[in-house]
Amino acid sequence: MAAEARRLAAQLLEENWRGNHTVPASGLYPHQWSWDSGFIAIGLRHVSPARARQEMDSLLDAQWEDGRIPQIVYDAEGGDGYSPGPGFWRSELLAGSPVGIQTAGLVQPPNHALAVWKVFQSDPASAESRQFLEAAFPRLVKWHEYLATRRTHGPGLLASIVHPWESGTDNSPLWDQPLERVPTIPPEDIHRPDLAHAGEGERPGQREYGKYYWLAHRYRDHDCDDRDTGYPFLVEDPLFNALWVVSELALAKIATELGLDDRSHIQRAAELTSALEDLFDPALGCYVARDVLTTLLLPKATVNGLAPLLIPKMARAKTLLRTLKGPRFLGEGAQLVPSYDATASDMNPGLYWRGPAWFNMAWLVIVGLRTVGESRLAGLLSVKFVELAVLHRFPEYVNPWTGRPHGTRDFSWTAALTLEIVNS
Ligand code: 9WN
Repeated sequence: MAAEARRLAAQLLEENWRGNHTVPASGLYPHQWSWDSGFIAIGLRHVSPARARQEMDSLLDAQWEDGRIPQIVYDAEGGDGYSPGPGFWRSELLAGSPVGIQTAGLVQPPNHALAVWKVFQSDPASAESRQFLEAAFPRLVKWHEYLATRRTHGPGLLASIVHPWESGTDNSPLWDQPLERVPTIPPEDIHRPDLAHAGEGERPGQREYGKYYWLAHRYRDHDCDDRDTGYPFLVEDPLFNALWVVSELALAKIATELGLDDRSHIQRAAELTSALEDLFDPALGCYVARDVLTTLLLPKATVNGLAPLLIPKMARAKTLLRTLKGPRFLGEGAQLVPSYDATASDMNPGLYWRGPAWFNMAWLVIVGLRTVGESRLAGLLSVKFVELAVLHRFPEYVNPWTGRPHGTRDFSWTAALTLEIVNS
């Protein structure tokens, strides 16, 4: 099984390779996506450390002057296959955008320093690998500075997202309440090429899309300037911020490897870990999001709220484990971790981020379980992961209970993280 999984996953990553990056899926997502590249590089390093380095380098080449790493780097070959495309963002007209590269203005969760550190570790002795690490380090520092200086809209140190697309968990019920106050754009004004590649019931609805577009227009029309005030959607997400902590710890390791001072990274990781405590919901037993505009917590149990399990020596690890094993997540016989509370009346096991199990989140939970010494459960989930990934041709997501596949197939991070699991 492991050998076959390796062969099929490597083959798919080859098919989705576009010369210096990997597209998430050739039909539905024909460009380079930010956090996808992080997950993809983590798996790709087992097949080709050189390609994994290129994956991260091409993403970092698209960094803006203010330090942001964009959500999407547009691929000239991708054409009109995805909306919003480069013509929507017109990034080339904005000050500080990368020269000769078209990108979105938004960002995605910061898994990049973690990915760069893992890619380096797969080939630590080569000169190319050291050069890669040396070149990536200042860019990653600048990216984290962007989060710390431009995105701390809330009362504390945590970074805020300005759009559900920035969460990577776009349609999560966590965003429902803040989206209530966002106006909408009529469906006839929105192009939906995505619906040609996945069923309507497997993608966000027209109502959500109307709001996503309204928010994207608002951000773009204010030159993607984070000093802009009066923004209707500002949210602190536990997943985004937990990945920031983990990446800050990876930066500390990179600094040490390069003979540099690691203290500022260790300190920021500790401060962010303390700040995350503001997002803990004792009744749900997990972390939740905070609406920065009302300062109220958004009390929904989602897989995002389990992500702090990834932080070493997490004070609440035992509570998170109990929640993970309980009825909201794995308790009722789920094969992989559902994205949303199984006990919630609006949970839907087939609908985009509102119940199904995603492979990147499953992998993060597996790593979190290993971090807290729960290797048995991590092993069981790993077996299921590989089985479902291979059986269904690397689907985007699955029903956590039946394993039924949904969304697109031949999805790159599912294949890449399969490689990471079978090689760990
Ligand atoms: C918007 C590419 C991306 C992932 C996200 C996933 C989905 C896009 C969309 O696909 O989002 O960025 O069109 O729905 O939610 O996590 O990065 O794979």
